[in-house]
Amino acid sequence: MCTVCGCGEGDTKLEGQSIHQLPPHAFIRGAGGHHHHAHTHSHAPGMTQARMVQIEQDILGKNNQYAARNRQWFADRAILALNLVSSPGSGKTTLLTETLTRLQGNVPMAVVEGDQQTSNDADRIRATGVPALQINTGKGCHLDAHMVGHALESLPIDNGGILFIENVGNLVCPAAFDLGEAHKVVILSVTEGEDKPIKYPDMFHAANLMILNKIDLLPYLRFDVAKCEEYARRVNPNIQILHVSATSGEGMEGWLNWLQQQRP
Ligand SMILES: Nc1nc2c(ncn2[C@@H]2O[C@H](COP(=O)(O)OP(=O)(O)O)[C@@H](O)[C@H]2O)c(=O)[nH]1
Ligand SMILES: [Mg+2]
Ligand SMILES: [Zn+2]
Ligand SMILES: [Zn+2]
Repeated sequence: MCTVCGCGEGDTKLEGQSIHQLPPHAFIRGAGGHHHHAHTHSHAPGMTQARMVQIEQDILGKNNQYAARNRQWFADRAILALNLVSSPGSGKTTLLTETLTRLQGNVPMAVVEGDQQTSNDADRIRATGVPALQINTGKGCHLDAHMVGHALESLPIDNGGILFIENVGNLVCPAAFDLGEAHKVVILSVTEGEDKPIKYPDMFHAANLMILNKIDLLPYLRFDVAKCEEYARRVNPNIQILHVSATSGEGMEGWLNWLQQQRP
C-alpha cells in the first residue's frame, strides 16, 4: 500500500501552498468553512520493512479518526459527500462539470479536486461557477481524510448541499482511505476493459455505485457490458450500476436521480 511508495504526509499542497509549511488556517478564504481540527503533524522518518504493517495500521487508524471528524462535519450540515474514484481519464471531471451545470441553482455544491500536479481540474470546475479547491498530493497517490478536513476549512458550501471529492486517478489505494464520505462512486469507462472490477476488487467492493462511462463509444469497442456487470457484482453483490455518457448526456438523468435519493 502507500507506505511502500512513501506517500501520505508528504508535500501535499492546497491551492499551491503546502499544508504543513503554512501556519494553521493560513489558506482560509472567505467565510464558508469553519472546519477546525486541532492536531499535531508527525512526519514519519525512513522505515524498515519489518515495521511496515504496524505503520500501515497506524496510518489507516489515524486516517479513520480524521474521516470520522469529516463525517460528523457533513452530518451537522446535512451535506452529502461523495468520493469519486477511478483510474486516470475515465471521465470524472467531465461527469462533474456536466452534473454541476445541470444542478446549479437548485442544489448548493462544491468540489474538492485531487491530483498529483496542476490545478487544471479545479479550473474546469470553477468555469461552471461552482467553488472548487485543488489539492495537489505531489508524489502521493490518494487523498486522505486529513487533507479533506483542511479543504473544508476554506471551501464554501451551504447546508444541505453536495460535496464532490474527485480523488487522484488510481484504482488501488484510494479504496483504503475513508474521507468521511457517504459513498464512494467508482467510475469505469468502457475503454478500460470489462475485467477491471476483478483486477481491482477492493475498489469495486468499497463503492456503492459504479458508473459505466463513455457508453457512446461502445459501438467502436469490444467491451462486454454484461460481463463487466457480472464481475462488479461478483466482488460486490450490492453495487448499483448506471450507464452514462458524460459527453452525450445519455444516462445523466439516472445519475441525477441517484444523487437526489442520497441527499440527507
Ligand atoms: N467519448 C467520451 N469521452 C469522454 C466521456 N467522458 C469523458 N470523456 C473524455 O475522456 C477524457 C478524460 O476525461 P476527464 O474528465 O479529464 O477524466 P478524469 O481524468 O477521470 O477526470 C477527456 O478527453 C474527455 O473528453 C464520455 O462519456 N464519452
Ligand atoms: Mg479529473
Ligand atoms: Zn496512495
Ligand atoms: Zn492538518
